[in-house]
Amino acid sequence: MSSVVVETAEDLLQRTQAAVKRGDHREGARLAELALGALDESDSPRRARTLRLLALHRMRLGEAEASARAAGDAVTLYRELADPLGEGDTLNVLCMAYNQLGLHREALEFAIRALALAREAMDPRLQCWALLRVGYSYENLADPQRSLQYTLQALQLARTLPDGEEELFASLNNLASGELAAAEHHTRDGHDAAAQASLADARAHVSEALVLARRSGNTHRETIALGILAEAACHSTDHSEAQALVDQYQEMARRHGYRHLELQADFDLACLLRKDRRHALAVQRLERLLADSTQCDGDPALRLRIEHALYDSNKALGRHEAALKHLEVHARLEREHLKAQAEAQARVLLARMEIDQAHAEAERARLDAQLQRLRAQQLEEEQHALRAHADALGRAASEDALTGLRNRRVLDEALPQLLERASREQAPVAVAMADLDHFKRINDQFGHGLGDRVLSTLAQLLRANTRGADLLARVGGEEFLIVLDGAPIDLAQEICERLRVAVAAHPWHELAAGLKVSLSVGLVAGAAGEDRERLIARADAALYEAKRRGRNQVHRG
Ligand code: GH3
Ligand code: MG
Ligand code: MG
Repeated sequence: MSSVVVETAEDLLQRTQAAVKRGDHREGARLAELALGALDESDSPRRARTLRLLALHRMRLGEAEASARAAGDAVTLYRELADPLGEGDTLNVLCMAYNQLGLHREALEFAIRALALAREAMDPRLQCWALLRVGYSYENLADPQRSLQYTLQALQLARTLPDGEEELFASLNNLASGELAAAEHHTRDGHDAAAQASLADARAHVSEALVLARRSGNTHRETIALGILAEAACHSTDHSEAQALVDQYQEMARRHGYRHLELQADFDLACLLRKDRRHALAVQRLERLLADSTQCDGDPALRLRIEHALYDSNKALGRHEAALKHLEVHARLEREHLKAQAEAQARVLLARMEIDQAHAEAERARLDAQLQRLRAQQLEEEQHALRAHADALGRAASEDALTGLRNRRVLDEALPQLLERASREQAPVAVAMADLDHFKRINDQFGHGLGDRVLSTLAQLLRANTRGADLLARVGGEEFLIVLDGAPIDLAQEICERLRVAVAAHPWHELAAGLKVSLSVGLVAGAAGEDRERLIARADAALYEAKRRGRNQVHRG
């Protein structure tokens, strides 16, 4: 990938981010789509950021379904990147998109997850936004008490944040809206005192927000705050203040081109007229507004409220035909809206289910691979153990346990081959039969255990005084056969003599005081074509002769 492409994608990303601040969401969404096209598939950190911004712009544009899709992809990426703050920010956007879709319970879950991530990461800014989103979701779930509780927490946190103006403004605003909703609940339930208290709280919060907005020169925020203040004033019996506030915010909205807020102000003015029972004027204003709002493809929720207000005022004027017409349109629009919303909900939930399923499958595949690795490892370990066991068995079959020398079985197998080869090659071979002298006495005098130690020490002496190629075997209790391959008989005699001396001179007293050990050896040279039994029998006879001649000697037979 060339660096030019990186710069272009990064540049687009920066401009997408800048569009958030300006509130230019149409352009922001366009730039985000371009950035996604320019980004490398493997550039997950930038993809995650771009998708989150795209989701934010789409959500602000009211394009909830597209927002939910982008935010869902961003959440997955952030999770893979182990970036809890990115994930939390995106969950907050996802929460707003789901609220727009009417999926309030799911929206609440996302906000709660964002809150948990924020607390874990100990990030107060993210925590503040998550608290606001939880509060907003509760408001949509018609739980004003809980909504206010969370929003108040957000406000308290916002007051402690450095550079927390945006968070503070949002908290005050949401709190004021929440109090207004609570006031409506109280009025409906006939709790007038509680309603008045909520209204007073709402005014106090939004007034603070207004001061904040004016101080920072943010006209959009100022217009919004004025709108909420006007709404609060509409609830009082004296409508002149409300009228003045609505005029003021409508003027501001017109001046700065906040079309949506301008239309909202028009509707608020019509509501004031209706409260004053000036229904004919209200109908006029509402009909003009209806034409306006349909023309500019305005927000469907406002359209619904206009139709309902028109029905209500026409009915009050006794214009039943017109009232019925608006009621029918209202019913149709509501039906269409609900149907579209239900379809969008189904699509979003299905997509989410598919993502969850894909996650589950990926997780299962990962676990399967891990299991297979473990099985392979286990198998390898088993094979290793089996091999070790087989080796041990093999050694046991060919080795004498006490001395580590070859046993009789190996000798029986190896000796005939060795003799046959020596005969074929006309190479010399000597065989010596060695036997400890008076070993029975040693056992009797020093015990069987010490006898065993004498045997294993003798084995060491045998090994030390012969070559690796020579065959050493324990053929009886304390009898050893030595096959000196390739050794002429004179050399063999020297080796045996050396061995005998080594045994006699060994410091046996270190094993037990007074212990003396000697060895008798019968030595014969292998004759061409001679078989094993005969050769051993001759060596035995030579040994017998060595014993007979007084032991501790080598006799050549
Ligand atoms: P000689 O000089 O005539 O060979 O006398 P000896 O006592 O060595 O006589 P013999 O060969 O008849 O006796 C061998 C003894 O070696 C008999 C037995 O108690 C002992 N023996 C055989 N195998 C073992 C063993 O594995 N450990 C111990 N401690 N003693 C053994
Ligand atoms: Mg003996
Ligand atoms: Mg013996």
